[in-house]
Amino acid sequence: MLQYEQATEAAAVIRKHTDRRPEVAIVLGSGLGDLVADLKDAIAIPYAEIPHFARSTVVGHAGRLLIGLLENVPVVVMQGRFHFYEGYALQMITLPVRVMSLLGAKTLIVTNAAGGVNPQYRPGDFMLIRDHINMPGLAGANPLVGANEERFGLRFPPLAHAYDAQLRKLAHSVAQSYPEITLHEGVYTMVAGPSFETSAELRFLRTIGTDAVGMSTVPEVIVARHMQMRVLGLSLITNLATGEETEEVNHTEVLTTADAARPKFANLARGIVRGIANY
Ligand code: 6GU
Repeated sequence: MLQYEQATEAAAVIRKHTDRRPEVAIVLGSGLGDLVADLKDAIAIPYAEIPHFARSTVVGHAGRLLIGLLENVPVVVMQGRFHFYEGYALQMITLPVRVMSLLGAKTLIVTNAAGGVNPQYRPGDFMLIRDHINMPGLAGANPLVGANEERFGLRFPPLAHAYDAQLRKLAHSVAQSYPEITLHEGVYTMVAGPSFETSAELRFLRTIGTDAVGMSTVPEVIVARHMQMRVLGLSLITNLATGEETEEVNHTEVLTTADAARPKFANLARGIVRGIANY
């Protein structure tokens, strides 16, 4: 079945659950799922009940779609996302973004937990994504590979300005009202995972201009831009990843830091959504 038809069917099933038309789509990364507590009048649909959706298999990723109000703005939230390293095709990973766009979302806020490659970054800091490097994509793994669906977008969509400058400005202004939040801006590099990088790979990533490294986000952003959504990307730096660490990184450390940053993340996200509504 064509991805367009899959997305249309999924959207139709979701519309049976609610009349609300979301304006903003939010993808929650590892451990950041608690923003969900701030949603008002939310309905939750497990991915298992949405046709053509994959199931999330990672600890810390719940696997449901929520539609409700955040700061009085209708939002659709992915609590749990799909990763390339789980073995899904990139078209499968990005189907929910297609669906959220069809539901009416014009803006995508995509979040993740990432390693801090920039030596000035500290665990618990945030980084706005200004630009990305798509390591799997440069090697052939791009979600737009295959026949282009004209109803979604262009054959050759540009990505030079994928991360909306106005939204970044908004995020910085929100962060300024929270002294406990450190918000950097930098380049996110996607690696396929699931193994973490070697020290040599991290030094390589640093050399080519990476500030933060992670295993997600880029496929969703490409598909969102294909559909001309405005994109804001936000990384939580959960650990150092400069290539000079003596301790090995592990998934528990990532989740522990994400847990501690939850209130800060919720404040940032709420402020950003409030700002989007006032555009
Ligand atoms: Cl992909 N790599 C490293 N080194 N640390 C991370 C990460 C990746 N994602 C979260 N923390």
